Amino acid sequence: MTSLAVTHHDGIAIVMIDLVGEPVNKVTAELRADFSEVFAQLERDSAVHGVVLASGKADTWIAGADIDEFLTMKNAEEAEGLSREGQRLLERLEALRFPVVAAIHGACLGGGLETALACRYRIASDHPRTILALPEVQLGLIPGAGGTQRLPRLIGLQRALDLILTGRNVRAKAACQMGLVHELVHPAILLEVALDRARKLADGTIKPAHSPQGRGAAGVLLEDNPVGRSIVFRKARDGVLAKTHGHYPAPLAAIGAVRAGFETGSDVGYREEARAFGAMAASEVAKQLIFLFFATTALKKDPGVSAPAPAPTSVETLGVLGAGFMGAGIASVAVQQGTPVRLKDTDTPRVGRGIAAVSDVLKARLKKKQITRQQYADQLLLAGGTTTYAGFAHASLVIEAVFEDLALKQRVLREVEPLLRADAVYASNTSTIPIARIAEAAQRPNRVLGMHFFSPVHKMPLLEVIVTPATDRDATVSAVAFGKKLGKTVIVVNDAPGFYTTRTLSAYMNEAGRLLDEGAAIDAVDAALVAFGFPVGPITLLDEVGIDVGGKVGTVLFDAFGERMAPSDSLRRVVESGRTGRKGRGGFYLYDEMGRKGEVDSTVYNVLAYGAQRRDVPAEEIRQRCTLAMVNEAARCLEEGVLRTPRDGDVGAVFGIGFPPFLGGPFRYVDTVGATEVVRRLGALNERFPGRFEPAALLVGRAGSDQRFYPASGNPLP
Ligand code: 3H9
Repeated sequence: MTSLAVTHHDGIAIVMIDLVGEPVNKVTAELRADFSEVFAQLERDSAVHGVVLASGKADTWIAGADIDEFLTMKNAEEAEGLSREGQRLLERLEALRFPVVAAIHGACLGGGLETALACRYRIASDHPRTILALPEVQLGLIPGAGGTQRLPRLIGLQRALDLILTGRNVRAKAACQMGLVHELVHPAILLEVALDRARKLADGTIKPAHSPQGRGAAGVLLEDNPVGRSIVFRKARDGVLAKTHGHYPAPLAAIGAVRAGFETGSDVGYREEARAFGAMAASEVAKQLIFLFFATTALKKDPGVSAPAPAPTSVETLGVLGAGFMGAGIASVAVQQGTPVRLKDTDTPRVGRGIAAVSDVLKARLKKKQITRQQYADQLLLAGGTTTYAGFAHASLVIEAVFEDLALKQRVLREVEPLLRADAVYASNTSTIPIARIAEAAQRPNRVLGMHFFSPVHKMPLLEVIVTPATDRDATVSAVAFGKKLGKTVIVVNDAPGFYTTRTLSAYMNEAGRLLDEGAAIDAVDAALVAFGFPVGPITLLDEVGIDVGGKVGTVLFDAFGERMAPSDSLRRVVESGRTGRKGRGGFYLYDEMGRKGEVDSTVYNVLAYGAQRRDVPAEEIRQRCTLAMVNEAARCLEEGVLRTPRDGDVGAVFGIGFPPFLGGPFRYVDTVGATEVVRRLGALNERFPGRFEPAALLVGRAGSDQRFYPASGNPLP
């Protein structure tokens, strides 16, 4: 037995979980066996009156079931068996003759939280690293070890559904407020207090409540009768369908399991939970979402260059050039990580607006209680504004976020470079302009690279780092490390116009524009792609990013790639008409004075060549043309070496440009549909629209044999 250590303290045993050789505690087959054996021994030992369950890891209590184990599951029945085994183990834990106290410090997730729920008492450390969640739906699964049954009984139906259906993290304080844990203590006294509570539970001095606390009168009224519950379930289902468009079966399956428990009793509830867990574990969606978990985890360890990687330089001060939306956004995430920022723009009002924008992001966090007043004040103090380059001489990283214009970017680089440290990294936050072109203005092009953040910076999870053949390896490693510090998933791509994300997104947007040229309705194009799984349609996206911005990007890519990337006539005309989208309160859609989106602005059709009378284009055609244009361009990026791996292409598309996560990304999509079929579809489209859908050589090479980008089974990233 290697993962559990038992120590005795005057009748109370501490069971310490510490998986040998693993960074986190996870519920492996070995741990399950160890658990069974240890608890059987403790049950037999009449000197034991209580148990404290604790973790020996610094940052995790238990991170859930072992996700690697799911990859070895052959079918739904096997996964159902795993769930039944987990349920039985925790039933035994719950029924032990003595109280078990969970002493929780660090991540308590999935099967970890389900284990805690089966304990009689839960104490959490009041520490930012202590988070509790049932994140199974994010992997396409449902809680499979009793979570769908125990959680609603503990904290109430509505609060439980919120946690189960979103998988969101709950910090220790909020967990205590909602009754998920009984007490909060400082980490230093966690074990001591847990021992005390185990003793008091054993002798009956404390008795935990048996019904959910703090739901309020409305909550009680709604949840404690069948009619009210059926309203709650219906609302939950409607909410899920509105968000997922039916692409994610797990949340609905979770509602089914919770409901079964309420309507037909726990036995049926547990059986339904296990059945649904099995079905979900065997689903295609779970395979794709689990792939994304492994891919993002792998990227956390990827320094961005081949081994041996040089050490990164840590960024003590960050210089940001341009205090606009992107510059301020970058500054706002940097100060949250404790990095002082010098935010420079040409005049004081601009700088003032930039600092105000940083403050707004921090205020929103304060309002959501994600930070304290003191943290808000401390973080805001880290953002300094300037109209000169004062302070830039100390910055080891400077990120330029000025207007998307090559001449301007080169001028700014020329101006600031002589003032910087010789080893400073200079990054441009361009979304399109080749880094090598910007670096033509540099004395030290080897220190220049791209850091393409996505908007809004504080919300979007991806960072695309772009390197040229001249970029020093240590500069790349430092930029990647800083991106990770900001909490971003970082992919490194080689320099080319539009890099990876902008280029593939443009291919997709251009096709949407061409559909408008041919008479498709604006909302029909958007609706077809939202139904496919994109978070918003391409025309809405154009309004969001700015039609003028889209026009500029289109020109750069057209110049670089020729006819294949020719912007649509519709986009060109709308750009010329002066409409800019949401920011100008005028685009393809109508916006009210608060900037809220309304209906399609029918007057925009008068600007488009096809005119106001639109024609019906089948949704399937819209989907195929736009998504295959994107997938084909992604394949070209891999073929040309812009992408290092299909993994980066999939993660970049999902987290950067909204490719549907349940499909795993463009390369996973090709594997699912089959390269032969993708090439056939592209070929058919290319006959209709010569030159636009010429299948990428990389795909053609895989067609026929259906050669895959990833292994067909087992670990997708061996
Ligand atoms: C579940 O519980 C189902 C049950 O309801 C029912 C079952 C019957 N399994 O992310 P990191 C590995 S579903 C396997 O870099 P961090 C990870 O792959 C599960 N491996 O660290 C990496 O490996 P490597 C529900 C796992 O500090 C290493 O640990 N649970 C697992 O940034 C370090 O990870 C989840 O979905 C796991 N469960 O973040 C939680 N967890 O070093 C998933 C971690 O070889 N995990 N690893 O590359 C997380 O969210 C984060 O890993 C965590 C740590 C917050 C824990």
